[in-house]
Amino acid sequence: MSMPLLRNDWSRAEVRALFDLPFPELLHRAGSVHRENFDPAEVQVSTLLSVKTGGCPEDCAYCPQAQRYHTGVDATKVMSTEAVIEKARQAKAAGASRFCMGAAWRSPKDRDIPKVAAMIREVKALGLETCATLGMLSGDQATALKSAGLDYYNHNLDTAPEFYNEIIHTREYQDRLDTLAHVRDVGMKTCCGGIVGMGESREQRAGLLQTLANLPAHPDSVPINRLVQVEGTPLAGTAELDPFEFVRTIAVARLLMPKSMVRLSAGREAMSDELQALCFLAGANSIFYGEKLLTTGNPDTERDLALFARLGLRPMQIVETAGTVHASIEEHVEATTDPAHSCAA
Ligand code: SAM
Ligand code: DTB
Ligand code: SF4
Repeated sequence: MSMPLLRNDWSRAEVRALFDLPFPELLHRAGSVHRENFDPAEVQVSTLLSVKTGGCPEDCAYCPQAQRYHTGVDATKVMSTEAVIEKARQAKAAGASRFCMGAAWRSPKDRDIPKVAAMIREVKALGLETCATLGMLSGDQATALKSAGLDYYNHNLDTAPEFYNEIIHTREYQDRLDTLAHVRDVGMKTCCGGIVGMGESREQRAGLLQTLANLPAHPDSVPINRLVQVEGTPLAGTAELDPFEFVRTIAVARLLMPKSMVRLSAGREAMSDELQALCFLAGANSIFYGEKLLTTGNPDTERDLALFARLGLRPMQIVETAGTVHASIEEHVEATTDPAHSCAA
């Protein structure tokens, strides 16, 4: 069944009915919608850098960077622009096309904005797409970041409205919606998704995706994170989500938001290659690439390049810097296309 129209009036029952489909039928529908809108062999590749780590005043129950939990993450100052640019150069050389800078802030202070703006300008000058995730933004801050050349702003809804109060108490769901509105209003692209595996029900996973799809505009990128359990956070010890349920979440995201990049985000390090391949079949077409997320691990670049080679996947080009970015990662992929190398990986 094809669903060509972009809708933002999904009912909970409709979304729930998609989740409840037999697994092969759900994957078939999601895979069909994926190939109607994208080349299914292309995967968008982003690299993350924590430019200000830890010491965060918020109480997000999943997060190793919240000051109130004892997770062993030390608080740092904001990185220098030079150090950020060096990391961005390395990410570009390794083949990333988008560079996302994260800060463990509730929201940036106005005095932080010029520092972040300088990072954005210089990362953009390298020919990378720019993304930042800095917490809640005012309209003026969104305007300043847009003027510095910021392409994407990441701000997640994290979970369904009715499960939210189990996870975060220091900011409201509406605060998140307000920040997303400021980002859209200045014409920046939105990156907005959530986390699954936090003990929520299938109904609540449907609620997260329903809320994302019913935003005034579908987010351009939709990161689907599988909880990375970190010792010291309240969610450490949560029952693991059934991997097939994770794949269902990806598939329903693809069906509801057919033209968005659906990103297989945190949690990949613990996933088998086979589970990731199922996610790509279900419509995931973006990953975080590089050995670290913000504070936790991600698959080694060699493992990802070998997986790309085994599955015949290619990194998506960005128009402005096509050639350099693509050529760079293709050299890495070619270096791993030897079947002996791939199977050993
Ligand atoms: N402080 C800013 C904020 O909360 O908007 C930006 C950084 S915050 C770490 C970005 C996102 O990372 C969160 O919204 C959450 O979805 C995700 N995240 C954080 N810790 C995680 C974990 N342990 N597992 C999976 N995703 C996580
Ligand atoms: C998103 O949705 N996931 C990324 C990015 N946006 C900023 C962050 C994942 C963080 C995982 C835990 C950590 O490494 O600290
Ligand atoms: Fe702070 Fe962001 Fe972590 Fe919440 S998710 S504790 S706001 S760094």
